[in-house]
Amino acid sequence: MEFNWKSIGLAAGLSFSIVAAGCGSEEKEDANGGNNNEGTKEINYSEEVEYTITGIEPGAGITQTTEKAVKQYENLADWELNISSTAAMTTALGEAIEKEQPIVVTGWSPHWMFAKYDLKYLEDPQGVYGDVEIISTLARLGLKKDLPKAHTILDRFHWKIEDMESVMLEVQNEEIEFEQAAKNWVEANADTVAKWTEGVGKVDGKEIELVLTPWDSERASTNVIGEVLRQQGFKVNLTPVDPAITFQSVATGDADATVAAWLPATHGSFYDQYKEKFLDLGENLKGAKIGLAVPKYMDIDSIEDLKPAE
Ligand code: PBE
Repeated sequence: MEFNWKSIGLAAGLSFSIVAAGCGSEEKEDANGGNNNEGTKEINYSEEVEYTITGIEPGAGITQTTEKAVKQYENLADWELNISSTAAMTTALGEAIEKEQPIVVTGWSPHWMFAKYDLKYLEDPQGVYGDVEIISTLARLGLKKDLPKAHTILDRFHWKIEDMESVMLEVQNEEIEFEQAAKNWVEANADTVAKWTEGVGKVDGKEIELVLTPWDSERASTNVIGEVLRQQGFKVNLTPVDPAITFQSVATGDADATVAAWLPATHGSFYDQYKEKFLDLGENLKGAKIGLAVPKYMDIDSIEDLKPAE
């Protein structure tokens, strides 16, 4: 059973690579002497993925953005976005790559998918997904007055993509909890952390409520800043919620702050909806990105290379 399945996968993968290789050269002429390779390769990809983008959770910012892309790009008009979960998407991606089959996913970085697989973002000439994203810290109005020490630390919190990735990687490689990986990062980066806490006195068990979106990037950042606040004497609660609720709870004051706002594209609509009702403490990380991603063996470069559904 398994053997058969594998050989089917292999055969399909093989014939597919031949098609792709045959279409690799821009100048190549077809049997009739015409330059017809463009059409051949792209019909294959789009048809083979059944005009479907493999997406993630319904509440994700990237899901909204992709729905916008499907509306905005004429060639995607009859495409479908398969909304499920991050785990289902990464499983489908892994399976496609194993068989060298085409797949179009909603991708983002930092995320291990780009380390584990050779992927590329499709160019986005209409700029639906934005260019580079920042991740911003938002605080509820009144936090500065109520918890000035926490406010100062949150305001200073800033790190790099490599830092975030190192926390995510340790969780994956060592199979430890984010809480532990965050502790390790804080210990190993005491100099950086000292800059965030410099001159800020300790507190005695004051409660602070941080909300985060349920993805590894945010588990990493929120656990790190949570650990720093804990070491400062705060009693820290971390609550994972959907992006909409993340913004809403900071706006209503149910949560004190979040370090999980992806801007300007990913969570832009939530930001605009609530922007009078929170304080934007600015970016805590720059260089994040979202978009449609495909394995590098797919010989297309742009969202516009995807073919309209027939
Ligand atoms: N993400 C990761 C989230 C934010 C962090 C890009 C999948 C999203 O809301 O789309």
